[in-house]
Amino acid sequence: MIFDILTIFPDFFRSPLREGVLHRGIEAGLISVNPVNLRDFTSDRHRTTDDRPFGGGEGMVMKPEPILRALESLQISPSDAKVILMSPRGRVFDQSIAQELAEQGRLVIICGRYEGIDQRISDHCVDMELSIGDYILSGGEVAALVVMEAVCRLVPGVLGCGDSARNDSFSNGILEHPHYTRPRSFRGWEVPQVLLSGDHAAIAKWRRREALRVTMCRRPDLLERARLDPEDLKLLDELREEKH
Ligand code: JEW
Repeated sequence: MIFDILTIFPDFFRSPLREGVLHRGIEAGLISVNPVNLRDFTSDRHRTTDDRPFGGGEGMVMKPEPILRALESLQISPSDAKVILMSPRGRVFDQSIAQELAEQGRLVIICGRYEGIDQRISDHCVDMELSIGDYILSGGEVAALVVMEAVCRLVPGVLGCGDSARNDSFSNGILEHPHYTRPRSFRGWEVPQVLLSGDHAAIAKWRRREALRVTMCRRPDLLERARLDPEDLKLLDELREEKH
């Protein structure tokens, strides 16, 4: 997977690319990240990437020329890459979009700043606009990192076998059960007895029930879309009984 990141802050990506899953994917030769400095595609002495909005008003808008010239420099045809624009107006990013994007060989991610980019780039050069959620950011860089990390994890071989099973557990659609590690008694706070029992069937059932419990309490919206089997539905009924 190749990620080309169009930004006026290419250095922003330095440390995130030296750690964690992105670093691992790069080291393994499974992904490569190419930060492209939009200022390198300006033609004036001040390397200007923004300008005042037509119609007047507050703030600045990213000029279209440097973005188009940067895109052209990548020499990609529509079949070998998707062009993504990070924007609060985009589809809200989730795991199913991450899966869809992981099937691509190359993603070009445009990061705006200020009030965003000239609409004509979005109209004529962008395949998909993505938002990472309903809060205000100062630009697309942090959002692009979120998308890259989520997609990178899904590229075959980037995660170890154990870790990649975790993808399946989230696509199951519910939150995870609580986790505990040593010591079994910590400042008088005990680990649930069943986890120490060695009874694997009882542990599996407890974990499933606690996963359903935390999802029901905190993210009931997830339960509506989750893939639940008859046993899950029975456990949920029991949990609802407990509540009353
Ligand atoms: C995102 C690119 C470029 C936010 C989320 N937020 C916001 C906002 C901005 C300008 C005008 C109006 C609203 C800031 N901004 C961006 C924000 C992406 C830009 C400027 C963004 N995903 N992506 N949640």
